[in-house]
Amino acid sequence: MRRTFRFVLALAVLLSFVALSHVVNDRNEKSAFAQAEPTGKLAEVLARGYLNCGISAEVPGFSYLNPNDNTYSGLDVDFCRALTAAIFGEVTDTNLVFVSLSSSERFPALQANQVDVLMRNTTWTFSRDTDLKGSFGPTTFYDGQGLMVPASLGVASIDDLNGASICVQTGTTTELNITEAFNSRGFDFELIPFDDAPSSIIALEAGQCDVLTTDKSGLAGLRSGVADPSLYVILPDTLSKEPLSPMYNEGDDQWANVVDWTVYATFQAEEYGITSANIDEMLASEDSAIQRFLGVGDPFNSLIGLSNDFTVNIIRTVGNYGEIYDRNIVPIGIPREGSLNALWTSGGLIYSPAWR
Ligand SMILES: N[C@@H](CCC(=O)N[C@@H](CS)C(=O)NCC(=O)O)C(=O)O
Repeated sequence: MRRTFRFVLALAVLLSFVALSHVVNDRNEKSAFAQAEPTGKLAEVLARGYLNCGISAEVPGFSYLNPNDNTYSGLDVDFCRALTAAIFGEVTDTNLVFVSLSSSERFPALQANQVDVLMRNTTWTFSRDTDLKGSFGPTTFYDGQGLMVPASLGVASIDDLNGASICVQTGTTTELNITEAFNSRGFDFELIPFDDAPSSIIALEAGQCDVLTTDKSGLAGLRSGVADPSLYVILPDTLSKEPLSPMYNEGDDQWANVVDWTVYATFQAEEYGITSANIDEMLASEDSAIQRFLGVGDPFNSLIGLSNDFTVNIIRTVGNYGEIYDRNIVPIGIPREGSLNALWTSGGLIYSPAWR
């Protein structure tokens, strides 16, 4: 009798352990891939129904409004589109508003929430990250400051520029770097400040300054817009590090994740060889890593607060990073091969953390 009782008791204990471990397992599985609820900025953008994306609209290759057909193009514009597609599933006529901001306007506009994000050739710096209470996403273009001069000046490098007058844009890292570069050489110089890029290139063309200085990508973009680009030379000197990156206000981790992993999705897609052209084929891939990245099967990608197929929506809309680069940066004459903007597997710095 006592033996039977002990046996029944042992069986009951065992069964309740088995039952309990099932409950625990079930919970783990469910909570591991639960759809995160949109909160903060993401909830605000979804409720509003459109993204306010801060750009310049004056820099060919990065963000440019074509006055002839009123269309926007550029690498920064494509990242605005990628983010819109990640959030809303697609880009429509109404769910993305480009907000054009000058260099000096951009930070106050972000702080006042007039834009949800800056995709505006903005350099990630210590003081912007701390003093301005911004946060930066992954660098979308590794740049450096350069100098552009009329070819007729016959100048070979910065060392020939003692006494130069220099066109520069206010509210930029450019102003600070150029002053340091000339001071450290003990050179005389005169800075001629402008509030926007078109005025500064017009001033160079009009001979109001000997040199125009800004990010090398900006110089290439502005030169591509003049009537005869061969009249201007970008000197070989690189005066600074200008990691151009998305910027948003600090303190909203979910929004930071949404912006950051949108950019990483374009890097990861390139690494996996997924393009806007082969995305449907790739959705049928048997490779479990590609399936996870594309949100096939488990709702893994929805951990971020977006739909599980947000990566697919990005790739369908703008393609991978290589496609974005080829479409926007190659035409302004900046080759990718051998540069910091190559994929890490080709010796560059374009690298996504693990999609796992
Ligand atoms: N990357 C630098 C410079 C960015 C910048 O504002 N560059 C100018 C010259 S290319 C520009 O974008 N101008 C466009 C405009 O005024 O709308 C920064 O973050 O300060």
